[in-house]
Order: sequence, then structure tokens, then C-alpha cells
Amino acid sequence: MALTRRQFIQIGGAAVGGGVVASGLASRWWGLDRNRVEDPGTDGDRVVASYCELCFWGCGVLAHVKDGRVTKVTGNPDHPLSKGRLCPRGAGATGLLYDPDRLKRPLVRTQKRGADVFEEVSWDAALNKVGEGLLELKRRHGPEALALFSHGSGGTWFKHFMKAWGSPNVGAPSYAQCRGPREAGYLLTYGTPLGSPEPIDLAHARVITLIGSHLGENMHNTQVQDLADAIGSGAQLVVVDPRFSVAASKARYWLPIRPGTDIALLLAWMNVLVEEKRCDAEYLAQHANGLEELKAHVAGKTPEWAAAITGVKAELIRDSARFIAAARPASLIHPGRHTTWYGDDTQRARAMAILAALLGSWGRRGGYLTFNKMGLPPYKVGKEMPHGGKGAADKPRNGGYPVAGEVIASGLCDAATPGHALYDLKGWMVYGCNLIQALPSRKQTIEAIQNLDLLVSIDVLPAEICGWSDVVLPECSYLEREDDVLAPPWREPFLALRQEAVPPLHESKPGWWIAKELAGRVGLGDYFPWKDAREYVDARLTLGRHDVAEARRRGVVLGKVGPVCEEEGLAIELGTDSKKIELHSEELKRLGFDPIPNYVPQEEGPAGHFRLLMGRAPTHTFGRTVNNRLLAEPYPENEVWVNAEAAKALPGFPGPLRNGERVWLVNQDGARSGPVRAKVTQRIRDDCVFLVHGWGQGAKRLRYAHGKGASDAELVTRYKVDPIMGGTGMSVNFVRLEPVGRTA
Ligand SMILES: Nc1nc2c(c(=O)[nH]1)N[C@H]1C(S)=C(S)[C@@H](COP(=O)(O)OP(=O)(O)OC[C@H]3O[C@@H](n4cnc5c(=O)[nH]c(N)nc54)[C@H](O)[C@@H]3O)O[C@H]1N2
Ligand SMILES: Nc1nc2c(c(=O)[nH]1)N[C@H]1C(S)=C(S)[C@@H](COP(=O)(O)OP(=O)(O)OC[C@H]3O[C@@H](n4cnc5c(=O)[nH]c(N)nc54)[C@H](O)[C@@H]3O)O[C@H]1N2
Ligand code: SF4
Ligand SMILES: [Mo]
Repeated sequence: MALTRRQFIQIGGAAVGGGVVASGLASRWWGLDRNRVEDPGTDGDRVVASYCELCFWGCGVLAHVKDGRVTKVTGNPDHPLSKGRLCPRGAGATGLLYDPDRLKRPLVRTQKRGADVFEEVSWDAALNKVGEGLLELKRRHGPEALALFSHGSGGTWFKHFMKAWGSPNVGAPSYAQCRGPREAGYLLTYGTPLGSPEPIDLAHARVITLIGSHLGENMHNTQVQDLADAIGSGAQLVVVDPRFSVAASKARYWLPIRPGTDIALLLAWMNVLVEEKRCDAEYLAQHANGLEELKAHVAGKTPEWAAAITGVKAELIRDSARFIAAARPASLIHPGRHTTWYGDDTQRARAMAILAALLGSWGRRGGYLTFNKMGLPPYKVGKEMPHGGKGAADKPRNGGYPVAGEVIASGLCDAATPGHALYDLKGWMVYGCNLIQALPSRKQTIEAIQNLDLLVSIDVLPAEICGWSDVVLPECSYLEREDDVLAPPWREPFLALRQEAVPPLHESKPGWWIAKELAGRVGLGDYFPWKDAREYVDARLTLGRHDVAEARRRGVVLGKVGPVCEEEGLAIELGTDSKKIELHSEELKRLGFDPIPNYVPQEEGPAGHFRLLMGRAPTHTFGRTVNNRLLAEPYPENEVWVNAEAAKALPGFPGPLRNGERVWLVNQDGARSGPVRAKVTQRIRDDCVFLVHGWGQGAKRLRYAHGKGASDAELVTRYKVDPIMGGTGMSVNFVRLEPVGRTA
């Protein structure tokens, strides 16, 4: 579902609250369910404040409970990230809670790995089996042979387990398959990674430049609300995207760039700013190093030079550069988030960071802000954590990825294949990551899995990764559990509580319980002295001198708002060694990389193929929500976007490809996915196609989603590693379309 302009504003703006969206969908969906419940959209008798887990943004929710069931989930008005509204996914949380396909009991594999044949066992039997497996692993290979992949708030209990156990191998695809290059690029330039939620001032920006970032389809709630507010008060958009995204449809300038050429565009924009003296000279003199080198570097990189590379007209490049510069410093170059595209991604992020510096927007209103975190004392464990001897196994033997700021998930995968890493991993615990869809090269992931002695997954749904596991432990959904307090840095620092709205369904259990029980079985019980998560959180709140009852009633504790930018009296301070913005990076130079980004051409695909691009849909969070019947109603499966002109004469097709017709996607290595419906549209260039990530699920037990749509991951047989931080650029695959039959 591509949102219309009106809908886009409605979701982000004031017209429709998340609750309204939810109740409308809910009543229709519940009508389709065999276990009908009456009027699920009603207010509950009880309202429980918590925070959302349908994605990782962490919005505050109010769960309405009636007769023991959650009837609807709305935005908590007191929570700074939701401000009373939810995105459609958050509003659809009951679709996960009441998903008939949820994991209900622990499972133990009975046939060979990957056959996806399991028997249901008791918790005791499952935990004993994992405990024995872990102890055996430790005896044979040492504690570091265990890795944890963890994404989501319940993962904190397993991270704690790993510390007690003594392994540094804790990673997630949300770094090296997502934010990693951006974090490295900003770290190199400003001395600090951006983290999540990003400290950007969308609300006060006058011009917002989106390079790929498809806000409006990417539904990070607060950003979409801020963007809608900014547009409402006259802010203008510049959108660089090979696809006419929802944001592009609202933009003053849309630059339909040739995929993989953004660095050339960014250099040309810098060229215009420098040549036409549109940079913030005073700011740069005070805060930046390397301006002269940068000027020399971009000297020949004119819009005409970039036009030939990017396919964007020189005039459009020049005009948009002037437009962006005119709004400085409240001219926000959005840093993006999913930045693992082409393997040169840290350099692209660097180019964006440098452009932001030329505009003087770091530390300024409408640009990049400095947020604070609300501190909370830790629970007193009373036992020293063991200090492991070895470093993480995520790097290759020859060193490499020197600027990686977090553990590389794909590196942990390599480390399970003998000979690839500093040492071999023999056990994986996987919490809330569907590695089969999230890591590049499924073949390599499965090879690594086949080398393991133990694979345990902790999930709410029978995802593909569960099908490859030895033991599957069913966690309850976020509405049925307590977790640790969430306290990310934000303009208004806050603490948010995760609270149980209804008791766990089936035999599912909360993450804190699973981790504690496992710890007990491997002799680490002393590291988990709390009775339960509630006692743990209350103890922390009490230590922090907070009113526990009030915190539990509101779901949030708000901190003191301090200045966040220069205009509010906060001096600009840089975290780099030089205490300056590194336009020219001495560190990259020392490490043997380009100190200022260079454009290096990407390889082209074979004839008749399109570059495969990927992204998000407003009502889904990758594979997390594809089985959610509530959210499937507005967007039941993904479609492949194909340029309308190209669709007229596709090789192998007897006639023009029709809109809605099903096709197979076959990549350069013969990997295929689908069948998937074609969206034949003017809204994408003719050298690429686009898929929303998350569909094409092979897991049979996801009875709704199984077999629907196509999987981009299945087509990512190749990837290009960013040598600076180890991210895996995945937009380097090419697909051709193959007819399935002539019926739509
Ligand atoms: N609804 C929803 N929202 C989400 C998520 C979700 O699953 N669902 N996931 C969240 C997560 S984890 C993340 S990381 C973010 C991701 O969201 P973003 O960071 O916005 O994702 P991107 O991959 O940057 O953006 C994809 C866009 O980039 C365009 N693109 C592809 N190649 C190129 C190129 O070479 N150059 C340029 N300029 N553009 C290109 C695509 O056409 C598409 O519009 O979204 C978050 N928000
Ligand atoms: N090909 C391709 N690969 C990608 C991307 C892409 O666009 N294309 N996107 C990348 C990005 S941006 C990111 S952030 C990563 C994300 O990759 P992952 O971190 O692997 O995230 P998901 O795919 O959402 O996997 C979530 C798993 O968590 C389970 N789950 C949901 N809720 C809970 C819960 O409360 N508890 C537990 N225990 N489990 C839960 C779901 O059932 C699912 O199996 O993937 C990256 N990989
Ligand atoms: S952005 Fe949406 S899905 Fe993500 S936490 Fe907020 S409401 Fe939930
Ligand atoms: Mo991500």
C-alpha cells in the first residue's frame, strides 16, 4: 500500500490518532477470526502503560484490557516518543498477541537441522537440554564459543547472561546490516555515533534533505510526526531516491538518482557550496579541520561532472544545492538509518556528515542536537562479572573493520565457519533476530548453522530461524511481560516502563524468566538475584529515588529538559581527538582509507537485469509483522515495483507486463524468489526494482504469511563488505523477471 499524500499527513499529523486506526482495523480483523470476541475496539476496564515492541523505536503505549483481553493499544500522551499517537504497526499489536500461529510450547528438534521437525516438550525438559548443551560447549570450547544475537528489549536479560557466562560475542543485524556505516561515518566526522532515536531536529528544520531515507514508509513514529509538523509549518523537502517515495511526492525537489552514485551527488553539492561561498565560513573556521583539503578535493566535482554519473540533471543539482544552503543552519541532512547499501557506505555517510558541517547544522536548531539520557542506578548484583580473556570473534583473522563500533553480526556468522575468524564459534543463542532473512547470503548462514554444536532460539513466532534451531523457547509478546526500563537519550530525557497488560498466553514465558532459569541450570544463578523483572525494575527506580507507584501508573518518568543546541545556550563540543569536525579525516588516512570521500563506480549488472533495492512499508516491520492478520489487512503481501516503460518489453515476456501480474524474480546467481505481484509504475527508475523487506517467508508454521510475496534476502546472494566498519552492502544484486502465467 503506497500511502496517498492525504493519508501520509493524517497518520503523522493530528487528523487520525493511532487508536482510531487500530480500532477500525481491529473490529474488521476480529470479525474474520474464528474465535470471535465482542467489540474488541472498546476502551478497557483497565489501562496498562507500557512501551511498544512492534519495532525498536520504543513508543509509549496504553493497553486497554477488558475481561482479560487486550482490546486496543493507543499512544501514551505522556510519552515523548509517541506523544499520544502510534504508527499503524504499534496500533496493531493485538494482531501479534492473538496470532493463532504463535509459539505455544518449547520445542526440541527431532530430525536433522533444517528439516523443521520438532516435538513439544515441557519447559523443564527444554531448559535442561539447553543447560546441558551450554555446559558441554563450555567444557569443549570455552565460554567464548557461545554467541548471542539479540534485537529487542527482552534481549537485555540474555546480554546479562552473556556477561555472567563470559563471552564478548553479542551482536545484532541492526548494526552491520543496518545503522553501522552511518554510526562510523558520524563517529569519524563528529566524534560520536548517532544511535537510536537519532538526535535530529526535524521539527525545526526549514529544509529537510532525505537521501534514501523514506520517512512516511519508514514509520518511526516521532520522526514522522515531526516531519508532518515541519511540513505543516512550511518546511520543504529535498528527496534523493531512485524511487518516487511517499516523501518524494511531498518534495520541492526530487532527484531520481542512479542507484549507488550518491557520493558523486554529495561531492557536487559541496562543490556548489564551496564555489559559490554558501558554506557557513565562520562556523567552519571555529569548529572544523581540513576545509582547505576539502575545497581542493571538490574543486573539479561540478554538477556537470556529477550529472553524467548520477543521471540527475546538472541544473537540478545546482538549484537544489542552493536551496539546501539557503536554509542553513536549519537545513537538515537526514543521516538515514538503514545504510548498508553498496559497501562504500561509511564514505557516503561521511559525505553526508561533511555536507551537514558545511551548512553549520551540527549543534544548531533544525540540525543535529545533543540529547541527554536519564540515568538510573543498576540493580546491585553483588557478584563481580567475570572478565573474559578473548575479544569478540567477529573480525577476520587479518584484522580489518577498524572503525566498527559494535559487534558485527555477519562476522559472528563467519566465525562459525572454521578458518574465517580469530576463533570458532560453536553455539548461538538467537533472541528476536530472524537471521535467515536478516543476514546476507543465506547459503553462508546455513553453512555456519550446520557447523554449530548448539543453536537455541527465543522467539514469539515460529520464524525461519526457529526451523533451524535445536531448541526453540517461546517468549510471550511484549503485552504479556515486564522488561527492563528503557531510557534512550532524548530532548526530554525519560524512563519508560514495560508492564504486563495480560498474563502470558499458552505456555510462553517472559525473557527475564527464561534467562534466569537458564542461568540457574549452568551455575550462574547468583548473577540473577532478583525475584522477577518487576522487583528488578522497582529496585532500580527506588535506588533512583523515583515514585514507583506513579511511574507504574504513567508508564514514564520525565526528566529535566536542558538546552540541546547552540541557540538554547549549549556550546558546540566535538568528541573527536582534535575537538574539531574532521572534514578531512586524519584517522581514515592513518588507516589507509580515503580521508575525504571519493566516488568509486559500482559494478553494473548483467543485461536484462535490474538492481534490486529494498525498503519498508508503513504497516509492517520486516518479517516481524507479516503474519499479523491485523496489519496484513491493509497490506497483505509485498509487490515488486517495476518501471512502466521497462515493463512494456521485458525479455522472456510474450507481451507487456501487466500491473498486478505475478512474476518470479531470479538473480544473477540463479537464486529465485516469488511469485510476487508486479507493481507497474512510473514511480521508479528503469534500472532498478524495489521490494519491501520481510515477505517470502519459508516458515511453514507462519500459516498466514507462508509463501506470500518475495524475499529480497533470498536474492541477496552477494554482498560487499564495507572495509571501514564491516557493514554488508546488500544492494549489489541484480534480478530479472520471469513470467509465471498470464493470469493475474
Ligand atoms: N514501517 C516501518 N518503518 C520502519 C521499519 C520497518 O520495518 N517498517 N524499520 C525501521 C528500521 S530497522 C530502519 S533501519 C529504517 C529504514 O528506513 P530508512 O533508513 O529510511 O531506509 P533506507 O534503506 O535508507 O531507505 C530505503 C529507500 O532508499 C531508496 N534507495 C535505494 N537505493 C538508493 C540509492 O542508491 N540512493 C538513494 N539516494 N536512495 C536509494 C529506496 O528506494 C527506498 O526509498 O526504518 C525503520 N522504520
Ligand atoms: N535482505 C535484507 N536484509 C536486511 C534488511 C533488509 O531490508 N533486507 N534490513 C536490515 C535491518 S535495517 C535490520 S534492523 C535487520 C533486522 O533484523 P532482525 O534483527 O533479525 O529483525 P527481524 O527480521 O524483525 O526479526 C525479528 C524476529 O524477532 C521475533 N520477535 C518479534 N517480537 C519478539 C519478541 O517480543 N521477543 C522475541 N524473543 N522475539 C520477537 C520475530 O518473530 C522475528 O523472528 O535486518 C537487516 N537485514
Ligand atoms: S514506531 Fe510504531 S511500531 Fe515502532 S515503537 Fe513506535 S508505535 Fe511501535
Ligand atoms: Mo534497521
